[in-house]
Amino acid sequence: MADESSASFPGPRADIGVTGLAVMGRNLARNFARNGHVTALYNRTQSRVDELIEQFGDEGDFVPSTDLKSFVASLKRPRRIMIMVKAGKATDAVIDELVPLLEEGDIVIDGGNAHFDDTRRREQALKAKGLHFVGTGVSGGEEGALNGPSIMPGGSKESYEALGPILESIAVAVDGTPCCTYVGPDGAGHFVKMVHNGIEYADMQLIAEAYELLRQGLGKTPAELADVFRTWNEGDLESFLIEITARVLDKTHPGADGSPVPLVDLIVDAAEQKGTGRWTVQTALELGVPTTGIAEAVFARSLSGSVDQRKAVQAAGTLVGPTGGSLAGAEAEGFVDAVRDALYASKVVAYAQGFDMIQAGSDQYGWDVDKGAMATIWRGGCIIRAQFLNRIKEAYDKDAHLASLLLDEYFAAAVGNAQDSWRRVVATAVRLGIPVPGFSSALSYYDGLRRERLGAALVQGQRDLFGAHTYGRVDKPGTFHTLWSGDGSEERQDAH
Ligand code: NBP
Repeated sequence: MADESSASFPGPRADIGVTGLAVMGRNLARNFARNGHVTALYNRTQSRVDELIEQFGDEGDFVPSTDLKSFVASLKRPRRIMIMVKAGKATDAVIDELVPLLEEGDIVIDGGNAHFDDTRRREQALKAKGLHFVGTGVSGGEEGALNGPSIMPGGSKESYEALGPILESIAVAVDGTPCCTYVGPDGAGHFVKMVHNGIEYADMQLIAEAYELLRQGLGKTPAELADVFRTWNEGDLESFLIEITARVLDKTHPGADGSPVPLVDLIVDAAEQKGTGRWTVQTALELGVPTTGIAEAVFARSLSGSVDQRKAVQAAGTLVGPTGGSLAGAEAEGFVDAVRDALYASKVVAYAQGFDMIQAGSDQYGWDVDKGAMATIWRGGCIIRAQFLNRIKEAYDKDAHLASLLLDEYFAAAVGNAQDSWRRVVATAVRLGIPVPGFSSALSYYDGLRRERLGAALVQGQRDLFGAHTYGRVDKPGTFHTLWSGDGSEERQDAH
């Protein structure tokens, strides 16, 4: 093969390749190159490759290609190819083009926001061809991709040996530990990223409820509340989301008459969503895990986005009830601290539920996910990065099989100390007509877990009456049915 083109061909020398060079892929490619990895580049539209080389070519050692074949040929074996294209059909199209060009042992990495079911399917298909497929969560947006994301790779353990060190080198590090670790087989990485995004929804909803309570309940201005959140950011609640909340609340823009108006008052109050929160809730329903915090957050966004319905209700004026109103005197006293406590307790519940969901997914699919390790890699790079995650890591380090995060000594005490405030805040919100679906459902979940007996006994009785669905008894083993339309006697249904 000593023809002219191969004579000038530099040979396979790239450590990793990135295809899909829009905002995320471009920044990840730069991050790889900045960290000393020879980085191959390819994009369906050539101009993205050219622009990257033109603007950032001096940041590291890039190997640009104009076609997929030479891109693949420029990579050292086993080839490590990261796909950063639009999730869904585009990812399948790129995989279909790539696979015939690859050889046994090569590693295809999907860093897009894929659904974990798609990742499981793709992993199976590529494994049958002797290839590794790594679905990986990449958190932190474009900024994180460039300067250090949190990375959640799934796939085979073997692939992580070849890929892990490169990924760890570009991930952000907290206390010297990279925010990247092997998550588990096939779809585990994308599953954990999905739950991460779900928790992010819950956390944001809870912060928004705290804001509403203080704004409506105490009549505080956004600027005053920015100070409150800044103070909270110095304690247990210290996190990226609390930090940016203060920044948003501080921001003003000129209003209609040119005078400064808090930006939050100028923004349309209809929250949008891209879908990972919805995926989390759909999956939680299938797994039977009560992730009420995430579900309430997704539905609260849906309610806010039901603009026509909200307008119709307001125009009709027939749905009566309190609409806020300022607290005064003893009622106002200590309310800011109470809201902080309620926020903290509700947040612990939302995270506990998220980690339960990771456990349920891990059990269902045989992934053996290390929950403490997930808390560790979420401490930096990603949207939910927070001090609090150190506590979660410590809890799972102490007992990897905790039945609930709420049972950890630290969290049990923290939530226990917060509960009077939590109840006060929820009761006040209900009285003032301020919607707090996150706070109140978290409290109901907490109470539901604590109760020795639940109303579910009655539900079982109802199910047996209308559908002969049977019930168990507290006083003896077995499965029973009452002959509701017969003589009212009870029959044992299981074989004994
Ligand atoms: P986009 O999601 O906007 O995708 C654009 C890229 O996909 C371009 O490189 C485009 O090539 C390529 N592409 C498409 Br679209 N269809 C293709 C096809 N059939 N064949 C080959 N290439 C195709 O880019 P992004 O915002 O950088 O996100 C990339 C991935 O990372 C997505 O899955 C996203 O969900 C995920 N993600 C994004 C963020 C974020 O903050 N944006 C954060 C975390 C994860 P072209 O240039 O030829 O059109």
